[in-house]
Amino acid sequence: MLNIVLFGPPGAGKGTQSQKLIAKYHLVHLSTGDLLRAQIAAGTELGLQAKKIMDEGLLVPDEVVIGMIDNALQSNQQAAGFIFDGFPRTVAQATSLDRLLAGHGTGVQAMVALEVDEEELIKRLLERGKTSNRPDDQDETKIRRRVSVYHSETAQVAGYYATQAKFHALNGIGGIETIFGQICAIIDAHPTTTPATPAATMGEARSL
Ligand code: B4P
Repeated sequence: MLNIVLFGPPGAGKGTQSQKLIAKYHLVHLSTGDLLRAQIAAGTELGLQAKKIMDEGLLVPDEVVIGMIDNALQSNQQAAGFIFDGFPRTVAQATSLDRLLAGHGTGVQAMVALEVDEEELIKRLLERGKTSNRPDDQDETKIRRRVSVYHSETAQVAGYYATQAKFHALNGIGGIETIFGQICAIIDAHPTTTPATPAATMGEARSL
């Protein structure tokens, strides 16, 4: 299996690069942001609670997102691997991901961090906010809070993967194709794992 964590601040290009990676490597895309927005769109109790938190630019509680990832792993046991996009965002989420993947006989091969400075992030997200209908993309104060939460709560996840020699940093400013090629070079340098159980079979690329 091939399991990649795509990491970086809001607006760094995680979602953009994920779409290209699932097409090339036939992986299942697990974006906790997308999973949460699906709950909001469905009007569930979880979605109602998450919306208030996301609109403020804060992190949804660990147990909520870990539960969603657990369910998604259970439902995709035949997958060739996963792109984790926007997850883990805390060290507690990172340790839970290792535990959950170990339960499926696999683990994370590499974490790729896209580095982009704050002014470029603000510019990209305000631009996306013109068409995304995402309240968290339309208010500069909230975008700056998301970047600040990234530095205070999420950036330390990089250290977690660095201690496992899985951390790779890339400049996230530049052409989308150029950055994609650099991510692929990192992924291709990592051997995939064969899970003990269940048997790995090639799954169709799809988003949840
Ligand atoms: P996410 O949905 O993860 O959203 P995001 O951080 O904004 O990143 P995204 O992937 O969408 O943007 P991208 O960089 O691709 O999170 C939203 C909220 O959900 C969080 O604030 C939090 O409340 C909650 N949440 C999600 N996961 C959670 C978790 N694990 N724990 C707790 N809470 C969680 O793209 C941005 C823009 O840049 C795009 O418009 C794109 O076109 C552009 N772009 C990309 N690459 C570019 C490049 N190379 N050059 C120029 N522009 C580029």
